[in-house]
Amino acid sequence: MKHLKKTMALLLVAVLLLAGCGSTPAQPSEQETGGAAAAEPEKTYLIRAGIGLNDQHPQYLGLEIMKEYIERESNGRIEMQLFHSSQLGDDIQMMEALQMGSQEITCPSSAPISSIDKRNMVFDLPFLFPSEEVASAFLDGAFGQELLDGLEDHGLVGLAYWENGYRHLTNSVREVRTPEDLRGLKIRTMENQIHLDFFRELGANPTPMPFGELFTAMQQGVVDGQENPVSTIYLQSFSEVQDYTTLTGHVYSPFVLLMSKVFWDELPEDLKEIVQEAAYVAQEEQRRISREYADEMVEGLREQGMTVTELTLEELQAFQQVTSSTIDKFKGDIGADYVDQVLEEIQRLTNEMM
Ligand code: TK8
Repeated sequence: MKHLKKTMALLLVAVLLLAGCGSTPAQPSEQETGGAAAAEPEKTYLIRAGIGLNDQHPQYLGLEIMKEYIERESNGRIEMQLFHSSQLGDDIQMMEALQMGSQEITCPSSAPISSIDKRNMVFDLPFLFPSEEVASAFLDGAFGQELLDGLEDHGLVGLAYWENGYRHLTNSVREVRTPEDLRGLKIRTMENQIHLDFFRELGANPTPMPFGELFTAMQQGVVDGQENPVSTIYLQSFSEVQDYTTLTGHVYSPFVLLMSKVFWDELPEDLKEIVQEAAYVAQEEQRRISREYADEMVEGLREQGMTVTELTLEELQAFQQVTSSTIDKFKGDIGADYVDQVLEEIQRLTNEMM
């Protein structure tokens, strides 16, 4: 645990040093400007970026990279302050703060965004993406961009998709290998109809809850389990309150990097470009680190004493079987034609990458 966290910290320093090598052009000296009167001080801007995860997570590293890039490229005209571990509120509260203009950046999973635009629920359909590469190609293509653009009507600017990752199940009661093993377990889910339905179908007892309340709820036995990517399970120290992880990979969750439209509209064009570039620079690094350390984090969970269960193909198919009805059940809610187009696009990308 300490080893991996130290690695992540060193990685952050390395990434920031590398990113900083394109040094800011020196300001002209007094002589060079012939002593011209100091120009009117330029307007400066403050970005308050809040997330629910802690400062060990690749998502926070992504914000650190953005901060370094934006403050350097804007010559200090933008300052970025970072807040982690739900210091500014939970995902839905921080999205509302962006809509009101009292916060500038947040980066929730796509699931709670379905309360703003239902089409985002498509990402919660179980076993939708066959790989992270197909997921990234879909998200970074026309379909992903259209969903980001659709948020502007709701006071949010979608800057980019970062990676939360494939979600896996943890619990404190028993090893889970089959849907029957889930029967009766109280499972925390994100605040999203499909996740609730998915775990009801599996025979569990699902409870929607903001991420910031989850650790205490597990500690106090309010819930028996939850589901999140390995990076979150490991870096949020869930092994202190959970004994079993089952690598179900039942949903691939993107993070959606959001900016307040109120703030975005105030930015001059050159600073808009810098913010957008920073989102993409951080995206690549954040995804890379999230994937590169996944296996090491699984081993880290075992070192922390967790039983980590890898399912056989048959066992995985039992979970897929139970949830196959979820797509038909929610197609109407999301938009049947839209879901069909999404499934076709994912199939096309999958064939392309084979
Ligand atoms: C953190 C959440 C988290 C998500 C969840 O703010 O709620 O379980 O996976 O990453 O967005």
